[in-house]
Amino acid sequence: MAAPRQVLADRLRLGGPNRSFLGSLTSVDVDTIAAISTGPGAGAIAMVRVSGPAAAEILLCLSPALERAPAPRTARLVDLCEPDGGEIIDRAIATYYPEPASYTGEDVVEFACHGGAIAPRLVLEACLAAGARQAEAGEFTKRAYLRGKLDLVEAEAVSDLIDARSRAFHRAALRQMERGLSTRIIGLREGLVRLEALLVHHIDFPEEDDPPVALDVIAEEAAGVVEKLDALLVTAPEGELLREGALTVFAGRPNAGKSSVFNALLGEERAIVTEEPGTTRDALEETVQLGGFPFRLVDTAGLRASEGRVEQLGIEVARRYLKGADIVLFCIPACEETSEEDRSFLQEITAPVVLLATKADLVEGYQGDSTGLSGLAGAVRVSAITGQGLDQIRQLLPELAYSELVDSQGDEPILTRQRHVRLLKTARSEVELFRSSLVGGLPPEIASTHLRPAETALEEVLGVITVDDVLDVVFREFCVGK
Ligand SMILES: Nc1nc2c(ncn2[C@@H]2O[C@H](COP(=O)(O)OP(=O)(O)O)[C@@H](O)[C@H]2O)c(=O)[nH]1
Ligand SMILES: [Mg+2]
Repeated sequence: MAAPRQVLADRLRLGGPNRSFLGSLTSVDVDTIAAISTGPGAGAIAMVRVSGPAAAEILLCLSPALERAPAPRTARLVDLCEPDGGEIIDRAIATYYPEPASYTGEDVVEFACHGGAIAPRLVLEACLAAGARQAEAGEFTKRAYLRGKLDLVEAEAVSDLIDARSRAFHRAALRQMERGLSTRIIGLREGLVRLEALLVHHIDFPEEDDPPVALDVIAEEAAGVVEKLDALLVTAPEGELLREGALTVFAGRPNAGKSSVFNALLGEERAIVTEEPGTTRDALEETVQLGGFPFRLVDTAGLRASEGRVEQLGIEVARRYLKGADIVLFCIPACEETSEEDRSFLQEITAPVVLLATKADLVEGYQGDSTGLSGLAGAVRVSAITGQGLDQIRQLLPELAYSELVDSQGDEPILTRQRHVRLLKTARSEVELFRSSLVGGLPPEIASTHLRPAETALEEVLGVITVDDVLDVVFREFCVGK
């Protein structure tokens, strides 16, 4: 009998649509779950989803007019009643997906019922009365994963797709759901298995056989794997930014025009604009998409030495944001001189700074860089009144915050999750240790001890091997009904 590890490896190699490498390894729940899968609030249609062995039975129980389960994957108009011949609760479209050709891989029934506050609730309650259990967050997708319909990376992508607030993150999640990242990781793992095989051949090589692949050739192949891992890892810093958005903080003295540019980029009057300096005290944060990339724009209190207690608090908040900023938009009115104070605040900032010469409309005819900005050449001249320079900011920010991703056009897989990054870093360092051990002349048997941990790390990304804790963390962040 093959060792369990080998079984896993063989299943992983299967790939393709029937990737049921987990099927026999994990106990699959046998109760039937139900949930409202659409978001709350008014809507023409809502969906109640049922998955598990009793799904068809529940459908029949709620639809007395049906004599048997309808043809698979065919929409049927049904009057739904409370179980045991109760009142009619809705007229809905029911679709039956017998296992294994369903989202979860189990028997699934989907009710497209009327939306709003009452109908979906009643349909769900009828399902529960007929024997289903309320699904937990992410439980449908968890079942799909346990049934081998999805690997863990794809399951995570489902959650990302729902959470996406920018086109770029949505695109990354979609690629991930199309197995872009999984395929890449499976390929890398196969590369490692091959290295292992070459090395075994080298170690066991009988004298009369063909000469084995030279160790330096094996080391070179390992270097190739490291390179591919690096190509993925290089996307991680920006990939992780895609999730929340790049923190882009406005700074500059009071009355510099920060709130006005902030509002102009948002396209709404979010922050109060006045000619009285020092009005913005708290930090205001809004998420925007620029060129499809997400940014967290933060308007802050003006930076200046202040006596006022409230203003000082505001300045403290601004400082904290500036510390964590990915980009700082430093505003100085085009018609004013930079002050010592501006310069000293600028020196505190460690993030990349974009200088904005604001209120450019006031110095319209001026041909130089900016009137007062001596020594600050290259500032973007902007006017919240004429709109000058706004497009330039919209273009500049994605290039600054997402330079790697802007270039790749979204075709390559991107690492957007800590979990993936951590495991791929482990894999990388193990493969590198393997390579350097070989090059350093250590016995191949010793070098090879680094291959298994690397493979294990890759398998853990895909979820071929997982502990329940990991699953709990992954699926907890889902909404109920997915
Ligand atoms: N002419 C002109 N005035 C502006 C412009 N942006 C802001 N202001 C004025 O400058 C003052 C301060 O603007 P505000 O956005 O509140 O600055 P903040 O204190 O840095 O947030 C207000 O009176 C605005 O109307 C601009 O582009 N052109
Ligand atoms: Mg302001």
